[in-house]
Amino acid sequence: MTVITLVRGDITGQSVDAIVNAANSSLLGGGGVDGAIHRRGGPAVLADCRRLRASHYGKGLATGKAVATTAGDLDARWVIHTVGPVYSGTEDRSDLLASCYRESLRVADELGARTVAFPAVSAGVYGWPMEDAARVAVRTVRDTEAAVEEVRFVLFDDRGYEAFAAEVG
Ligand code: AR6
Repeated sequence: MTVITLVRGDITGQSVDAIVNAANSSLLGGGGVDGAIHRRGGPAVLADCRRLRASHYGKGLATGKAVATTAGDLDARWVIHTVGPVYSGTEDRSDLLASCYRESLRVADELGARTVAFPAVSAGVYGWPMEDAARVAVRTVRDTEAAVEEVRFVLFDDRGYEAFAAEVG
């Protein structure tokens, strides 16, 4: 059974086997969590991302998918990059957001990761309302069979922490 824990803080400081990155399909970096992971992970993370682009993802990683690289200088062993959907007020994209969590857990299981830290995917630059992002995240992790022992949601601010705490109960 996967235990869910919550931490308020910076995901790049977590001592876990794998850190999930809220990436974009280019895999070549950006702002938010992505920028922080590349800054603290160092050039090895970007080099691995470039290799993946060249070998498997010429057109980029699709929304809802996940792929692992080295974690470079981070404490973690791996970074699992996933691409969240941009929020839409007119189209329900929550299946794609749920897919980010399912696919990341599948990759984590393949790697043999026991502890995995997730940010609130899509709840920053991609505009997803935090309360709904938390609902999808917690429900999906609960509904997914995985060998991962701990899923740690790492929330950057009080609002995020409170939204996830309300879902975890
Ligand atoms: N640790 C934990 N959470 C963080 C951190 C951190 N260091 N930094 C930000 N957050 P975002 P998205 C929170 O924008 O919405 C990038 O440019 C943040 O407050 O990182 O999926 C990518 O390259 C928010 O609650 O991810 C993509 O282009 C949550 O993490 C795009 O942004 C997610 O915010 C992806 O946007």
